[in-house]
Amino acid sequence: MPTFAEIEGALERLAIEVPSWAYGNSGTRFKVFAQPGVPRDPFEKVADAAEVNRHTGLAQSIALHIPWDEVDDFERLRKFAEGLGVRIGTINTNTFQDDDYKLGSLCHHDQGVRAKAIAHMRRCVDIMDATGSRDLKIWLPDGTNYPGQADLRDRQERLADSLAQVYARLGPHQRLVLEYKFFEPAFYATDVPDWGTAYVHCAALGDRAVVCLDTGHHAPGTNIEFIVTQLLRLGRLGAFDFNSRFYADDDLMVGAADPFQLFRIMYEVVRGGGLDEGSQICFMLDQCHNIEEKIPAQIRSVLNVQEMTARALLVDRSALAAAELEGDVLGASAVMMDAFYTDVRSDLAEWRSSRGLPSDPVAAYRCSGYADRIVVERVGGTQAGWGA
Ligand code: PSV
Ligand code: MN
Repeated sequence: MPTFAEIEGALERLAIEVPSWAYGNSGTRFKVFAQPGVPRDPFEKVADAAEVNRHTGLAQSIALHIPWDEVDDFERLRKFAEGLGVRIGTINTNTFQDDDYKLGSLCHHDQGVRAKAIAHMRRCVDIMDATGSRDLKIWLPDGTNYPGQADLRDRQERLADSLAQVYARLGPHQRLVLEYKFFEPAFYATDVPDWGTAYVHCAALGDRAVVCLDTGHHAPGTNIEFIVTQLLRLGRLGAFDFNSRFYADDDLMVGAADPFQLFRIMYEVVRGGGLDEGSQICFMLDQCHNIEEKIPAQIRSVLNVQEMTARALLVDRSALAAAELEGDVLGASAVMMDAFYTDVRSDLAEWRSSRGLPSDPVAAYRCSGYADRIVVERVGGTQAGWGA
């Protein structure tokens, strides 16, 4: 097995993007539990994200969701972020919270609704120009609840046409990142239900269209690491939306339900060159913290990804290749499990200390006084929530 020192170079390249919406109030369809100190605007969300980075060194960018994070002056938001040592990352489109989108957005049968959704996405590219963002992320609420409700094939044709109009607006260094989800809010058929459909549309659009894999968007038992392998092989794995998945798309902390799955995913990322110098994959969290404290939960989440990445890097790949080629089933399995069972926490604590970071980021955050300060300072105004 490689030593920890031998994997440090690769580990250094791991960067995790945090979502602005993780810092706002959130909940289930039953109840949103407000927390004290929650941001009132995108500037305060960026400040919270910068705290995650300050304690972990892992989270240099924050994703925005439009219109939740609409501001008058995105250049100012960009500079504010830079002043705190972070930057604005992916711009996420939102065509799921407007009455017009009841029957879909980019796939809608009504030309006016479709044009509205396309215009929203092109406006998001204007925002990217101001924030210096590379990625436009599109997740669609489009789908149908009942067989016969709409023509499945016509919807695919409209989707292809709409996406082409959005793609045409991108600058040369920008990408369209298409996210799939097999159910919800539609339950009979969704228009981008799986990686294959996302891939088909991306391939038709061009090289700068890539797929986003949200770990919560799969049926139980799906072999997600196989999808990672295939998309890397095809050069179309653009981004992850990391979260957990106990039963369905729970948006809980990545690695909570199944750290072994996270290890297997990160192993395939490493195996497929996704952590190599110059890799363009965006490792983003797509999470909400409904009952736990938000900033420490984000810190815990980025550390979970780092821990499983370190273990994935520790896989003895030459021993594994030898065992595979000899048909040594048990030997190959043992190589994987040896790496998975290696406790890397003390090595990572030292790794952090040697870089001037706190060895225990959650404890350091708790001692920093930031949580108390925002509770005192953030009074008045309206707390941000899922939808604002
Ligand atoms: C949809 O479930 C999704 O995963 C998309 O990424 C949305 O943008 C996000 O959740 C909103 O939290
Ligand atoms: Mn997502």
